[in-house]
Amino acid sequence: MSTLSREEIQRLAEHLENAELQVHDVTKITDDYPDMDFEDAYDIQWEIRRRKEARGTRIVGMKMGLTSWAKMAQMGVEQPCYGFLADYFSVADGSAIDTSKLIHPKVEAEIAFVTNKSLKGPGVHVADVLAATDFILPAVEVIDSRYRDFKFDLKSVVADNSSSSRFVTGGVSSSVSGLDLRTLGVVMEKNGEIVEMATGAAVLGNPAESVAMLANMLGTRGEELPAGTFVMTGGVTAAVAVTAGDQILVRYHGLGTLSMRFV
Ligand code: 0L1
Ligand code: MG
Repeated sequence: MSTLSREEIQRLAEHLENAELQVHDVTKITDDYPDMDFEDAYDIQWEIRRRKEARGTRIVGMKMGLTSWAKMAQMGVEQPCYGFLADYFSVADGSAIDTSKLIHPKVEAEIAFVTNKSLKGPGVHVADVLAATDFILPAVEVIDSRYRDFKFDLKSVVADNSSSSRFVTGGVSSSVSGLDLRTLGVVMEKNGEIVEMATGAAVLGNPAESVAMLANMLGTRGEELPAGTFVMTGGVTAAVAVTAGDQILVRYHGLGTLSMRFV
């Protein structure tokens, strides 16, 4: 049950989207709206999506966030969330990412899925996801919360499109058949030093569980994951802060590497 009026949803969506587009931080919106609920928060996120689509921006995928204990513990929240990916968030493997367009970026190593059948909750489970997976591939998300000093709560994060900002895909794509997603090892290096490592099981026990959870969360709004959707399943590790001059390289067991530099 939502608590905010249509006008408040529109005003908060404009406020948060302006922070993203004009590259400035804001205080968490629950300071001013302590009674807002998760339906309000997702209404704001969907209004930001509508604003972008009305300007001709294409939505090119979805992301799940806060799906690993490492991330939840790092940010002090205990529940995953989702967000959308806009066309201009996509950055080519090996490229330079301009930090002047970002507030305080952090990188997360993730496993991404591309579906070939639609998934609609409730009741979607891991086997449904595997049966609907065309291929998986390495991805790195660059998150950039619009909240000052990353001081937020989950409702504020959801309204802010779950901190979505940029993403890089590449490496080697693979069918899920014969692959143990739980033991898929990931090693992240920053400036040549290993800073994080984990396996796929860090994400809800199995990254396919994250896609199932997304389909089920979307189902509560009557939405589905259409066939052909690119889905990032959430960081397997805690997020690593980056600034201009940093280089990131992520190695995925059997799936190649991804790299980027920040300028
Ligand atoms: O991708 C994510 O894990 C979303 C994180 C949202 C909170 C944050 O900015 O760390
Ligand atoms: Mg992420």
